[in-house]
Amino acid sequence: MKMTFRWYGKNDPVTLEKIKQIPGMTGVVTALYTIPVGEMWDEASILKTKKAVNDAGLEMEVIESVPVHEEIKLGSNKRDKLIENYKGTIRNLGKAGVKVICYNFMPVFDWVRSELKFRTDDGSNCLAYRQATVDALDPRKNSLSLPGWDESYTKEQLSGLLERYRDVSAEKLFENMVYFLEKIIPVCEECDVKMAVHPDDPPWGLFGLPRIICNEKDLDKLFAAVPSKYNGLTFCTGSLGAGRSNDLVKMAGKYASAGRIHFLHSRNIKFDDCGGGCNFHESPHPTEFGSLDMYGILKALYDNGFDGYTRPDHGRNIWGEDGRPGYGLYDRALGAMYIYGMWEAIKKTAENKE
Ligand code: DNO
Repeated sequence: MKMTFRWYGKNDPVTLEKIKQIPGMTGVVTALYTIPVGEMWDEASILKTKKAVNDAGLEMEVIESVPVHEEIKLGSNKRDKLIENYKGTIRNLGKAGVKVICYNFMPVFDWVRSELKFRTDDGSNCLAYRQATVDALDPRKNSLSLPGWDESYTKEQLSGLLERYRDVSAEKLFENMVYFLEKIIPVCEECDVKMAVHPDDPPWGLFGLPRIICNEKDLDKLFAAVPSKYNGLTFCTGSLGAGRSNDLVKMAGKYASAGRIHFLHSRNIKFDDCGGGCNFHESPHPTEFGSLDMYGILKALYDNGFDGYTRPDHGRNIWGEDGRPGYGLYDRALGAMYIYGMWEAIKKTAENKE
């Protein structure tokens, strides 16, 4: 397993130098943040970012994300041109040694939380999700400030976009996803770049929009529709884990043995039984502080041959840090050490039994 860390580029207060000092870090997971969604990433810009990363003694083998333009998700007649650009980006990333692209197919909104600074008992704060708060929000009217939210839309643009999704059912969205993958996967095969879809977070529909990568059934359907192994998954424990009926240990084993997990996001969440609905907050990474069996998941991955990239996902704000929601330094570094240590123990225990 290769340990990596998300890096938001040169304006990220968590610098490459700091990341390099976390034991076991082999590389960063990053993106080109200044290129507008839909445009092709040119070779020179990719190589410039790669050079900065390599100069700090780190690799750049995973990109998160190359965003998929809404016109592709909507399946409009503008999609073919945008898919050609996406293919060009894959080719250029492949030339720069990138091995995995993490992307998502969530309409309009990426990950959604209702609270960015939920205060926990030990005085730290973290991200939380309250269904009732989300249900009370109308993105057409409220000024939203959500962590995965693209702030560049005006209210009018957002309303227009939501209106266009009215005719897009879950089935239609899935067809559009398959259309996209069927066009790009041959390029991935040629360039040896694997696609790793990020599950919907949280894994259920929001604001009346469909979400289609939520559980085992959805994933089976996706892999059956586009069987190439280059069509794979980012196994995000926190996203899939928010779905209480998802059996993560089983899913980790199943998709690792099928060679579908190209990237692992490691984090824990704690279910909150407040006010009904699907509520949770993001907990420290170790098993005992949350609702997910982190040990069981990692063991299932190891036992089923997973040897890909991982990164500690979302951390809390601790020790006075006021970091980017979910992406400060300290708690993610603690998470990395927990995952690193547990992997060593799982591996050595298995080797000693042989
Ligand atoms: C949140 C992230 C997501 C992820 C995208 C992938 O913390 O895991 O924003 O990067 O969904 O496209």
